[in-house]
Amino acid sequence: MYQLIIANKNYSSWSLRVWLLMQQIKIPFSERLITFEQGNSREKFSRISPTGLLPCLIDEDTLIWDSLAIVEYLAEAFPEIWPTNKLVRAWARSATCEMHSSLQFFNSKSLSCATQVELKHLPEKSREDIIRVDRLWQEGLKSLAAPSWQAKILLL
Ligand SMILES: N[C@@H](CCC(=O)N[C@@H](CS)C(=O)NCC(=O)O)C(=O)O
Repeated sequence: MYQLIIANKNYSSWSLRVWLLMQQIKIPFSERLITFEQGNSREKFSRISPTGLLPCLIDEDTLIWDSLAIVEYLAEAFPEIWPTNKLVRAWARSATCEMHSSLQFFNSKSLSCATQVELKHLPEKSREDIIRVDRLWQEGLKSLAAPSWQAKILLL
């Protein structure tokens, strides 16, 4: 069985992303939580992760690090992770990679997923990221609800 090693799901959206996917696809796995250390967690996480960052996935004697690498590794065994339609898959991959490589506001370790936080100051870049992710998710949801994904995708 897979073992998913994660940090706190509230403060580590990277951990939450993989955990949510595995729950959603109903992939059997055991979960190992390593809590954040006050100040610097990297030393603690480095005992498992080559980058000192979590999440990591263990599949027997294979260790996979970085959330997107974990998704791609799992997709080899669970092809339903990505849409079968080539166009839809292209959109899904683009959206996923954008979330992964850009949108720093959501990738910051200070982001709390479960708690409502009132920010005193929102930097312009963060504001742009929020507007962008809203647009991206709306597009995805609208397309999912549409009778023909394909037609919608072509219009994007
Ligand atoms: N690109 C990595 C990012 C992982 C990452 O930044 N993990 C954070 C948790 S939110 C971490 O382990 N931080 C430890 C630290 O910075 O001390 C991924 O996709 O897995």
